[in-house]
Order: sequence, then C-alpha cells, then structure tokens
Amino acid sequence: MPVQPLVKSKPSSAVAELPSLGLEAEDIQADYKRHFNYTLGRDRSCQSAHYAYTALGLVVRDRLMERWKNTRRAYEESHCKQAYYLSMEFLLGRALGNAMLNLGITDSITEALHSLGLHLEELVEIESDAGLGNGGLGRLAACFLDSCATLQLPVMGYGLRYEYGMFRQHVENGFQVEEPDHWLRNGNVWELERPELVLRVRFGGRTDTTAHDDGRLKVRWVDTHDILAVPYDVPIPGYRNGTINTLRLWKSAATDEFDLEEFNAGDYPEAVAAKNMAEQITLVLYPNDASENGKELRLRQQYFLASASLQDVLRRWIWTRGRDFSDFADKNCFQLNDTHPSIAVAELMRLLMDEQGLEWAEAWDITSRTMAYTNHTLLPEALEKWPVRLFEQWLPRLLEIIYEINARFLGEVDKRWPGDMDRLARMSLIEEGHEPQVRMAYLAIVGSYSVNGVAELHSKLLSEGLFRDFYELWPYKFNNKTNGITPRRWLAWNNPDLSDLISEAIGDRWVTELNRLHELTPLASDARFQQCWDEVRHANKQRLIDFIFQESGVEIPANFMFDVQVKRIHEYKRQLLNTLHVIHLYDRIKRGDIENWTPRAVIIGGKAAPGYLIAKKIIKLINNVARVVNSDPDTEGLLKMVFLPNYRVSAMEVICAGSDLSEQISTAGKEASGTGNMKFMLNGALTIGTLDGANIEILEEVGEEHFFLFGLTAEEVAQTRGHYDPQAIISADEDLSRVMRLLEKGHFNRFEPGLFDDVIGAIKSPHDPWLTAADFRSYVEAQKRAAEAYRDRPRWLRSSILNTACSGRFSTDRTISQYNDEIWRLTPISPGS
Ligand code: HTW
Repeated sequence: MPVQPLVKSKPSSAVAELPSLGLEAEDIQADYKRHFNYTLGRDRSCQSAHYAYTALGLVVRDRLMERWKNTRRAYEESHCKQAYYLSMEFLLGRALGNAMLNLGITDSITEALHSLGLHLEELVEIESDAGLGNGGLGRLAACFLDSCATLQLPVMGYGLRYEYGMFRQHVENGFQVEEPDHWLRNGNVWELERPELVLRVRFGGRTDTTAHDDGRLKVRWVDTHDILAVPYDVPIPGYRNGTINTLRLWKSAATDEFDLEEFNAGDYPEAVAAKNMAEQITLVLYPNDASENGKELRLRQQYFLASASLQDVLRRWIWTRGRDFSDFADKNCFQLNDTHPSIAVAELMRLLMDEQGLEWAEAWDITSRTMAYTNHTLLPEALEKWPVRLFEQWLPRLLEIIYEINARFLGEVDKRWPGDMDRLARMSLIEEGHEPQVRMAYLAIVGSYSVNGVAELHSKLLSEGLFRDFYELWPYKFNNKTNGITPRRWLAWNNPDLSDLISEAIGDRWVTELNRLHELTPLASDARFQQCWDEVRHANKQRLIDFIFQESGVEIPANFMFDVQVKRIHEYKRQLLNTLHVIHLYDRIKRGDIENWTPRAVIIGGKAAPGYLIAKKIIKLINNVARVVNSDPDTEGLLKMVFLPNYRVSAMEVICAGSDLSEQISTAGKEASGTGNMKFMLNGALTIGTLDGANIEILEEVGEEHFFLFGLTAEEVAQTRGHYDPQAIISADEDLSRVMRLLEKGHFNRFEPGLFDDVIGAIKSPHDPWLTAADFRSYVEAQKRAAEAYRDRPRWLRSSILNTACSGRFSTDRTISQYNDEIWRLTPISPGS
C-alpha cells in the first residue's frame, strides 16, 4: 500500500531549523512554566500533581527530540547495517528518571523544581509503569534497548502497544485478584504517534494460484480482512552520548472500508461494532509467563507484530534503495525474542515472493541470513505450537509457505540421514496427530543463522537436549549469550547513594564499563569503607521498609535480615520451598529452639498467571502463613513474613537496593537464566541459590565463600526422574515431617478446611517435577549458613561489597557487545560525527 501523506502541502525545510534547548536550571524552569501554562493550560489553582509531572515530562521530552532526529538521520545517511529486536514484550517501567539520568540533567531539574516548590521524588512516583511485559523476558528486551543506545548501535525495537499492560494485583483474603491496567488513561508523553506511517496487515481469506505467461506460478492472498497498524515511537536514550534510538510499537485500528462494506449493506451499527474486532488485537497483553497459552487472538497478535514490522523495514529499504534486495541480508538483521514473533520467517518469505516478486531460492537465502532466534525456556509447556487449523483460518498463505519450508528442510535431513524416519518425524515443523500443530521453535531454527540460549547451562542443555537433532545438523548455528541488566537503571538510578559511594571510591566510569567495579575489591575489607557501605544500605533498607508498609501494611524492623524472593509465581521457581522454610523457622520458634537466632523478614512478591490455579493457591498459602506468623506474639523480634502485592519494575528499583538475601531457588535446569538474581547482586545482596541459569555464573564470579549454594544439580535432577520418593525423604527428616504435619493438620487454614490439599499433594507426589522435598534439607542448611554469616557484620559487609564488585559481567553492555560481535555485526554510529 502506498503511503498517503496527511497533507498535500509540504512545509519549507526552514521549519526544522531551531536552536538547541538549554540544559541549565533556568532554561528548564522557563520551559516548565510554558508547558504548564500553555501546553497544558493550567494555572496556579490547579492542585493536581499529575499536571506537574506531565509538564516536567514534556520538558524532558523536548530535550530528547532533536537528539532523536539527529540519530535517525545519522543512521539513514550512513547506510549502515541495522538490527531489529522483535518482541511481544518490552517491560519498560517508568521513563522520566531514566531519561533524566541518561541526558545528564537530573541536577539542573532538581534545582529548577526546587525553586518552583516541587519535589522530583514525588513527581517521579506519579508516572505509571509501562507494564508491557510479564517478567524477565520483557524486562530483558528493555535493558537491551538501553544498552544498544548506550553503545550507539543502530538497533530498533519492534513491539505492540497494548492498551492494557500487565494486570494490577490486589490481595483479598489472601487471594490474588486481578485488575486491568489501563496505563494510558492519564496520557503518555513518552510516545509519538506516526499516523503517516500506517500499514495494512491481512487476515483470513484464501489463496489463489495463477500461472504467469512464462509459466511461473503467481500466488495471491485474496478476500482478506485487513487491519491497520499504526506506529507509536518511543524514544530510547543512550547514556550521555547524544544517541536516541527508537522503539516502535504497533496499535491496531480498523480500515475505512471495514465499516463501508457493511454500511452499504445497511447495517451501520454492526459496521461500527466491527471496528472493535480490529481494535481487539492490541487491546491486552497475555499475562502468561512461560506457561501454557494457545489462544487464537495471541497468534493474531504475533502475526500482526511480525507483518507490520517487516513491512516497515522493507518499505524503508525500498524508499532508500529501490527494489534491489541483493544486499538486504548484509544490511538487516532480525533478532527474534523467543518464538513469539517467529512467524516472521514465513512472513518475510511471503513479502519477498508475493509482493516483491523474488524466487523461492533468493527469498530463502535472504530470510535465512537475516533471522536470528533467542530461546528463553526449556519448559515443555512453554514451547509454542499452533494448531494447523488456526493457520488455515487466519493465515492460509503463511501455512502454504511453512509447508514448503518443511518439505525442503526434510529433504535436507533425509540427505544427511537417509531413511531415518524417526528423525524426520522428530524434526518436522509439523507435529502430526489428532490435531496437527506447527512447532514454532523448529520454524525459528530452520529459518535462522543463529540460535542462542540465555545462560551457559541453558545453552548447553539446548544443544544437548531440546534441540539436539538440530545441533547435530547445524552445530555452527548454536551459541550462548548470557543475559544481563542495565547498570543505568539498576544501580545508577535506583540506588543513588550507593552509586555516589562507589564513584567516590573508584570514579564514575563503571556506569558504562561495569567491570571497573572490580576496583572495589581491595576496599571490601576496609573498615571505613565497610561502615559507609553499611550506612548506605541501612538507608536503602529504611526506604524499603516504608515501601513495604505502604503496599502491605506490615512493619518490619530495620535490624532484621531482609530475605527476598520477587519474581513471577511459578512452581519451578519454588516459592513453596521458601514457604516450607518459613514454616520450619516458625516451628523452631514455637519449640524454643532460638539460640543464636538471626531475626529475619521473609518477603515474597510476584504475580500468578490468572489461569494458573496452583500458583494462585501458593499465593494464598504465603498469605496464610504470613498471618499466622505475624500474629503470634512468640515471633516478635524474630520472624516476619510478607506477601508484597503488585510486584513490578518500579517496585524492584526499591526492593533490590534494600535486600540482604536474594532467593534464587529454582529446580536446577529449569530457570533459563534469571535476571533478578543480577539486580540483587549488583546492589550488594548475597544469593542463596541452586546451580541453575545464571546463578552458576554469579557463583563463578563471586566465589563459594560469598554465595549460599544448595540443592541437586541439573544432572541429578534429570537422574531422579522415575525414582523419586518424597514420602521417604519426609519420614527421614524430622524437621520436614514437622512442617508437613503443621500443613496437614490445617494449622494455616483453620477455617478453610482442605484448602491446601492440592499443594500438599504436589509436594508428596513421586511425580513432583520440581523436587521440592528433595532439596529441603540442603536448603535449610544453606539458610543456617546465611543466618550465621549475617550475624558477623564485617564478614557480611565484605561479602556484600564483593558481590557488587564481581557483578560487572552481568551488564547488558557486555551481553549486547557479544550479540553484536557474534551475531549482528553492526558498526556503532555517533550522531555527532
Ligand atoms: C526465562 C528467564 C530468563 C528470561 O526469559 C524467561 N523466559 C520467559 N520468561 C522469562 C530472559 O531471558 O531470565 O529465566 O524464564 O522470564 C518465557 C516467556 C514466555 C514463553 C517462554 C519463556 C515469557 C513471557 C511469555 C511467554
């Protein structure tokens, strides 16, 4: 579809000539007043802090704009290779503080606001989190964008602009209650609508094959129901380098003829109602993190993202270079964030063949040299498979292309392993059976030149296990890229006091060169430095205490050890094991076994997928145990338990700065990487954890002396299958027996009989995949070591400093440098030069 300019008349280029905006406090103050009075039309009688926040947001946004345009122009003019990060989720959180930090204007803004009688900390709190993601996978995408901009790499994010982000979580009578997150209700200054760049995405219809004059077949996808994709651009500022990259989010909208067709049939209200259908596509984020989900609207969302993004890139290519695609693959790369956008493999084939007239071989060469796939999970229930039936219904042309990819691919497999029918069936993109399905991970592998896991163990398990057949065929495609976090948000912004202390000691270059934190190592045993470290961490703890009180109403004394597990609620993450330990501590208090006790607050937070009933039951159990523990006078000064509702990015900013002990206790081999583990470490918490995901690499960096290791290894977990006897483990362990007895006699559900039977049954089942009982003893022993270490202040402080000092490897700057060196091969472009 040709792009329609909104207006025919074209303004002179002189409108784009403007002086740069000042960054001093007085410039900012003047602009703030202008936005408050003119842009927003408010006056001094307006008491709502929301307008103060919005005016400040506009002041900051103005300062992003010219840098944004300069960056875009620099990329265009250099004709450089670009990469596109395709993701169904970007969990951005709040933007204001991050933009100020990266622009380097926090001080002048604080000063400007001060003379206006306003407080930055209060205004920052008004912004709602952009919750366009579930958890780790979506937050990783956001950290990646920050690092790409900081490294000045020409990378664009492509995602969906959900009207409703991740649901808000309330707790009622201990149960999770979900509330829609209408995050755009009060406007969003951090996006720029680009209606002039609208595109069209097709659904439904049928394919129609006709022969060309030269005998070639021409396929047309006809009778489709089309939906418009409207782009909204979000600025992604680099750290003090003049680069502003772009995240482009698509919103779905009805086409004009959508209603016209029906209108001509005289059914006007029906026609307008049909608009809803179109608007539905980007209405809501699916709230399932790494768990089952096979809804057809989700498939339509995935195709909508892939098609609009690819069309957008092809359109820019044609604008700037015409219809010669011969070096397209040398200039473009698509990184697929899990299989969610993997239909892009078939869609790029369709666009190149059906719309641009390329032959299969040429289109396949381009596609398979352009796509790269990142896997984020080994859990079978999270591996995407879509019924062939849904493709027939919504994406018939794409199904044809997938069949053709599969036929050619199986031909290749047969050449390599002639007559190996089992292998052909195993590797086929189509899983045959009662309801045939498309295996999206296999489509992604076949269509990509790179396949990576997200931590060393995870990548090893992919090539040895899940994708073994493919690894044998194409070992060179497989690689590892251990995850990371951006040190701008996760230390410089969220923990300013610790940042200042570190910068006083070693300078401030750690913000972009995180390995420099190693220079803290000699200070770890320095009594003066330890004292400063202690004071900062104490202040952060106070901030966390206030936050917990505000969110949950529970008061925690500052001398307690803060033992924290925040992440999605999932059986494999074993919040249940944590809870069993709390029950054990409570049992010890009740028996009077409290010699050398370390007072401890166990804090658990996280959302359960609304349809994941056992996960919701675990939330209820946590709340019930918390109520019994906290209302028993015997626990006074010794133990508290809190379920922290509505865990989200902005909560983690406060939480990780004030935590002592980081719980990373997944069943080994199940957590692909984890990234919360890195945020805690960077902020000076010690980890109690299993040999899983990136925990292994954290342990490698910091050493066993400063990490509380426990539990079966991934290999032992695999060997336990088939002969696991939790009953025997429970009977042989006096502490665990007592814990199970308390649960079974209903101590935590006095007036709710039978409520936890399913949870108890899961622990005692020989088929429990998470082996909770198997790791109980070793977990309790590791917790004892942690409690003992905490009472030795100098020792704990030394370990805390060393955790921060050794966390440099976990910067997404390192991760992204590796993606670039080994997969994307982009050249950094500075908009200044
Ligand atoms: C991993 C986590 C890893 C993170 O990606 C996860 N994968 C999913 N969600 C995650 C970033 O690499 O650190 O260990 O569990 O947090 C995930 C997923 C999904 C399907 C599969 C895997 C997330 C949202 C929706 C669907």
